[in-house]
Amino acid sequence: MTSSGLAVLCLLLLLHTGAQGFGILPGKSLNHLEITESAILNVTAHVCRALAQAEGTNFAFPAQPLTAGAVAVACGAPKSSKSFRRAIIFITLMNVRVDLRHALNASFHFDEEMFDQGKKIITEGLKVVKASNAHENYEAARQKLGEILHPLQDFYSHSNYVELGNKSPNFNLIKSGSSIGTIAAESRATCRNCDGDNCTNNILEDIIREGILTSGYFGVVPLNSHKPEGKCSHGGAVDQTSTIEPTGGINKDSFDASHGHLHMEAANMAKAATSDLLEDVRRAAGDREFLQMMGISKGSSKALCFVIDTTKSMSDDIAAVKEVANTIITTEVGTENEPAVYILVPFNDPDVGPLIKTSDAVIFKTVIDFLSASGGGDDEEMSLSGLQMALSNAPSNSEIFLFTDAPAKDKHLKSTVTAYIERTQSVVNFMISGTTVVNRRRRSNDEKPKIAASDAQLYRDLARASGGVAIEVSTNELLAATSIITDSFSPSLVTLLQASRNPGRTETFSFIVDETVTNVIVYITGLSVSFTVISPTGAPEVSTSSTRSLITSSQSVGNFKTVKLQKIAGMWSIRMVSTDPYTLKVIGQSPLDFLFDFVEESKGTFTGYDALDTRPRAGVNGSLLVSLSGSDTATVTEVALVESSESSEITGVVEPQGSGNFLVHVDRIPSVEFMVRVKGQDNNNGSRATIVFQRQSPTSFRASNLTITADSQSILDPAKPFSVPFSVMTTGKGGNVTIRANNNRRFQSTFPTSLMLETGMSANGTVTISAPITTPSGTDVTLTIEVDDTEDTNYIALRFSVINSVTDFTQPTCEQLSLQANCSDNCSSATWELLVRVTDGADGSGVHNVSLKKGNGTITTSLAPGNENITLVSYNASCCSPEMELRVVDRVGNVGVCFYSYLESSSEAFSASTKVTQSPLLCLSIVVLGLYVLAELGIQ
Ligand SMILES: *[C@@H]1O[C@H](CO)[C@@H](O)[C@H](O)[C@H]1NC(C)=O
Ligand SMILES: *[C@@H]1O[C@H](CO)[C@@H](O)[C@H](O)[C@H]1NC(C)=O
Ligand SMILES: *[C@@H]1O[C@H](CO)[C@@H](O)[C@H](O)[C@H]1NC(C)=O
Ligand SMILES: *[C@@H]1O[C@H](CO)[C@@H](O)[C@H](O)[C@H]1NC(C)=O
Ligand SMILES: *[C@@H]1O[C@H](CO)[C@@H](O)[C@H](O)[C@H]1NC(C)=O
Ligand SMILES: [Ca+2]
Repeated sequence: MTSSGLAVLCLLLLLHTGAQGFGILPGKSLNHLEITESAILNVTAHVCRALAQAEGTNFAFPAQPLTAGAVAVACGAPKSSKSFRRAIIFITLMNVRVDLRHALNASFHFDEEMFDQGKKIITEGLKVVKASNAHENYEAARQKLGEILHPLQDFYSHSNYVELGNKSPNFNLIKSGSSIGTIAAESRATCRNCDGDNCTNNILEDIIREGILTSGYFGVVPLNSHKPEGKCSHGGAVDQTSTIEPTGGINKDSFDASHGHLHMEAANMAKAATSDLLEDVRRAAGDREFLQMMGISKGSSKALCFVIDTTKSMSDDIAAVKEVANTIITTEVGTENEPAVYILVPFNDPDVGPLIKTSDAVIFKTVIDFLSASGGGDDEEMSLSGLQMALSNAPSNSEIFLFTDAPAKDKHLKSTVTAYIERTQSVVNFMISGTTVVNRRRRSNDEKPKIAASDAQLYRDLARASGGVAIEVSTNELLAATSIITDSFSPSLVTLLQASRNPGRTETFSFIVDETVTNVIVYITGLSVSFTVISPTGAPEVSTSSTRSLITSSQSVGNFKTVKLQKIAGMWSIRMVSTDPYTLKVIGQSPLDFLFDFVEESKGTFTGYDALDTRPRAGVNGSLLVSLSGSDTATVTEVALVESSESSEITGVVEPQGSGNFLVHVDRIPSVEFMVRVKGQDNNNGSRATIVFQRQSPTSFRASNLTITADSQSILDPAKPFSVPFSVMTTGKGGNVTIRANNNRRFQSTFPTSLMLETGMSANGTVTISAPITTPSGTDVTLTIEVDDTEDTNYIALRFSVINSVTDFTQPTCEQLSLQANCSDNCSSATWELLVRVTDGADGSGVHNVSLKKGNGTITTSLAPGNENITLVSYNASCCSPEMELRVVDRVGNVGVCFYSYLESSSEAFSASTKVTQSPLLCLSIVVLGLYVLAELGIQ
């Protein structure tokens, strides 16, 4: 352990001593972050070794201490090192969040003998992790994994499990339905006073001798202490219960803790227990899936995602898309640039989807080949709905290409889509054919009119916000344009510089190309832009120059220009000359990159930094957690928030935390759109020269004067309505604000559409989501709640996992027992009688309700004598009403319909179910059928 490694803990975890869990320490104590990271690195390396052995390839186990970069390389996936790091950081942030959000909830920390409750958090959470992995919802799996590792690790520090002499982890903690041992009775004393500060001997001998489990009480307010007589305390300065007899404590959070002499044993056992739990997750998921959850995949870890307008006028464009998709697939399958997953979202009007997500290039190609254009109706299509579907299903940092020739009909989704872009940091490129800007498209009379410049602006805004480009071309140029940007599709794509100016102006931009960067490309969008590139040696080269030495090649289609630069390391400049709006982006390929989260100092019981699920606060100070990937020796020297459309920037103060993590504080978060730029150096990378590098976030961010908070369960059970209480506040002038709630599964929800805000006061509301009863366990739901006061918008993005306690997905069935009819020609003089048995099957939830849907006789229902699972229905009607239909509903709402008639020789029963299939991963034939049907439905 390096001493800088310890600092992470101080800042990320807790500043007080006596933390709730493995905490900070001056010394060499281990914290949650280090325990979690080292177990993940260990198990991941073992999984890769097992895979290599199975494939008969060599595996060199990396040297200790393991790092994400070294493990990714050993796994044969060097290009996954950034996404692996992102996964580890996310899991640890979710782990640490437990301390910040649930500091005083004893169950989350195995305090106060809450063994059953603590174990339940772990085992229930483990179900969520496994179900999420089964649905390839890896982000949801990581979130829950972080949450449950916290109590798991705390068990070894807060209970007396170590003191009882155990040498290996308690495996039953992660196994539901098994006992973790004998827990001290409520009335049983477990501790005596410590001897001053010396607590080595404070657990009672009979407790140790009989192997009885106990844990410490914890409280921050002495007078309210609820510690029963004779029970142990957690201990430490924050824990006020430790001043009450029996005094002192038993926690092993650090070397300085009450039982600090056992810290290392507890921490090592927590590490082993974390490895065991990860092993359990791996066994359930499969090796490859486990690695994907950790952000590691053989080729690239990126998703390649197409969102395609399939309305009628798009026929030519779809042909181009097919060609591009084919090219990508044929050139990249089997290479390290091969996308980890392919996603397709077709959109029409009003249909959007179905989303197709597959890691099989051949399936994807077949699906794309089946796309055809039809329908559309009016001149606007559901492009933003399609984009939202893609963003909410693609992993973070995906590259999305949206093809359309029409304005968005669903413009109201702009802020929601922007929220998704900020959360996922995915890049969205718009391929727009047929705008008035490049008015070259020939159209027949019945085709849609061209996109107006104002409509294209929405796409340009979203492209800019995500760091993508909005390419406006004629259809015959589409293929060329698309090829240019898909050419650069690479997992090691880094952004060196990005800027946009509206209106345009003459300006010189500079950017650093370091020795690790290859394939430097400049993207420019805009009309009538000219530019001069100046190399590090000072030689200028004009875009129109015919003698090329700096520029290796250049292309221009529609509003889009690209130039490839010579590989010369150093400070480059580019002088842009235009009065028209333009965007400029310089990208390259390099293993060295950064990732970051906005974090906020928690003001709860413990001080620490929590990742934000919202926009940060505008105009006030703020913090970011920046991490480097691709080098274990690189450091951050400067972090700046750069205003997207201006040259001004705010530079932060960088505090190294060790392990490639840096906490950055800025005095003020800009009120206008900004990007994050990181400069750094690497002096110990094996080569002699110091590398000085610069990277920028592709995504633009906004801050807000509105704050929104929400706290709810993270498990959604479709058996009951799911409530998410939220609270909004403004530092601005207040007034009536608009509320929007939006979820990626299109589940029905209710929420207040407006709230009245007074400056400095909070206003509360609740979003209630009703998921269909058939929603499978493992489905993830992303809910965004937006608050909008016309000048300013904020949102909170929450992720829930569905765990369906309903197992009954089939409707009750009917069985005819008897039918007697004495009907003659004169129907009114006779009646017929029917006796039917209704059951919901052995595993069903039971018959809830039987009613007459058709027929004007009378029904009587009764339970079968001695068998409550059988409902007997007798029906008696005039022969003039020859048919009847029964509606049979079970307790969870599955509906069946049974039909009988005395006219039928053999009566026939049919059933209708409420069941809706909604698996995102359909097998090929269904996918193809689905697309076909979709295309068919489009014609209206
Ligand atoms: C604490 O007490 C134990 C026995 O109760 C003793 O062996 C140990 O030396 C003491 N430690 C210190 C630092 O006084
Ligand atoms: C590392 O992981 C392997 C495989 O999961 C496990 O057997 C081993 O105990 C772990 N080592 C540590 C120190 O946790
Ligand atoms: C926040 O409020 C300040 C002062 O009222 C204002 O200048 C700023 O533009 C607002 N920021 C946003 C993002 O609306
Ligand atoms: C707030 O605005 C909504 C619609 O914008 C309106 O229905 C509501 O009456 C307004 N509330 C108040 C208190 O002004
Ligand atoms: C909103 O809820 C918070 C906590 O849930 C509470 O403290 C606050 O008083 C509530 N505000 C209003 C206006 O009801
Ligand atoms: Ca049923």
